[in-house]
Amino acid sequence: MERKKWIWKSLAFGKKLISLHRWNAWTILALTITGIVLFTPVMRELGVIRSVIKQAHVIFGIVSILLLLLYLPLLKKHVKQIRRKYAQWINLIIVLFLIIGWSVSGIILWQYRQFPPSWVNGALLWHDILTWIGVPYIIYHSITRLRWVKKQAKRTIIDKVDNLKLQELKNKEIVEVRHQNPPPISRRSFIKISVVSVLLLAIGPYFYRWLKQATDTGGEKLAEYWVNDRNNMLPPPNPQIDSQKVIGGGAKGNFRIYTVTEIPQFDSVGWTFTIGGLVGQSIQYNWNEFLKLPRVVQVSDFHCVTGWSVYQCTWEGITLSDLLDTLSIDKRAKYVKFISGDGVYTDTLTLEQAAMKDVMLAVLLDGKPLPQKLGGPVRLVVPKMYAYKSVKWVQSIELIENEHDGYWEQRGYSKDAWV
Ligand SMILES: Nc1nc2c(c(=O)[nH]1)N[C@H]1C(S)=C(S)[C@@H](COP(=O)(O)O)O[C@H]1N2
Ligand SMILES: [Mo]
Repeated sequence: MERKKWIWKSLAFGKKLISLHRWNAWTILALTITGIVLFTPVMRELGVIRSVIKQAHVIFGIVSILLLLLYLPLLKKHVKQIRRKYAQWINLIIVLFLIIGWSVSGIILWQYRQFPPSWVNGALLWHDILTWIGVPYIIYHSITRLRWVKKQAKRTIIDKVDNLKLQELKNKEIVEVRHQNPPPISRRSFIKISVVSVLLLAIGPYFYRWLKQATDTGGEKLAEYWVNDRNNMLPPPNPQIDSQKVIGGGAKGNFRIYTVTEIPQFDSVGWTFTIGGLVGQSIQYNWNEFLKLPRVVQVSDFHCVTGWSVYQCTWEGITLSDLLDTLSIDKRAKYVKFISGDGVYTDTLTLEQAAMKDVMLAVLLDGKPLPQKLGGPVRLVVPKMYAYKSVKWVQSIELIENEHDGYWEQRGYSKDAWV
């Protein structure tokens, strides 16, 4: 074996291009598959597998950037080579635009802590837009270049040449013959149009739904949650703000509904809220008792680590520290653990963090009962931390001595959740 052949530098220009193209194709396929899994809300139920997929997505992304770096020195010569081939030109520009856009936004999403939330929001929007455009484009690009499709397209041309008894013509000349006598629609165009139509029909409705949500900064989608809410809880009496006069002006943006189980449903009758663990005497409230606890109102922003935010949420609820102050907490207690009524999701705060005045058990959002999808009847809100701390459907709190990693912290999220 000649060892030399394996060294990148010694490869001929054409071989380098072919090899880069193949590597790039596989990498993008891997990024697409892992990306779609990460994007799809129900896939959050995958738990730890999802974190592995997320890491894989980042690694494939880095590979893709390395391939781009290997390609850049070849760019000048490649551009010269395809100067007159318009289809290839356009393809090159689109693919470079996609890869550079995905890389830049991907790095921001990956290193979200180095950037302000508004940048990360923008990066997520671009990452998604490029995917909606790029993945269908690449599917189209791959299908129209399949050997079978090429053969079908060429067949039309050869049939024609047969008729003209010019069997020995070479490719270039065949093209000229076709130009002299163009058919109404070539087999090649027919295949292309079919591929485009199928892609548009298959992806269109999902794209439309996503676009509506992503571009709706006024919370239209949020308004729908209230209309279709299946929360069976009696509404809280005497809200401090009514929905007509929301202090913050109303939430800006949309929540992506996250859950790691089926969305749980509760009823005023059976619902309870328990505080236990290292306290003198544990307490339990039923829904009516819980609603009698004094509530406050705050306006705060809500940031998910994956890059989306909802600004100016007007939350009304019970200040956690007020509730904790009514208890005699054992000296050994160091953490407050929040347990979701979904039976799976948990997270913790230190006692010190739990004493922050804006940490709240929210019952209303923008003057209306918290919809079931957003964690209603009661969710934790920790404005200064990423939203994985904001446990939905909280039903019990435990004071504990030893550190406990929350659901996503066990699956790779940082224990430091400060925004
Ligand atoms: N019970 C429960 N709480 C949860 C989650 C969850 O999956 N289950 N997801 C967390 C994460 S990662 C985020 S970003 C927010 C999302 O809130 P939303 O579903 O109201 O948009 O809820 C947090 N609290
Ligand atoms: Mo999140």
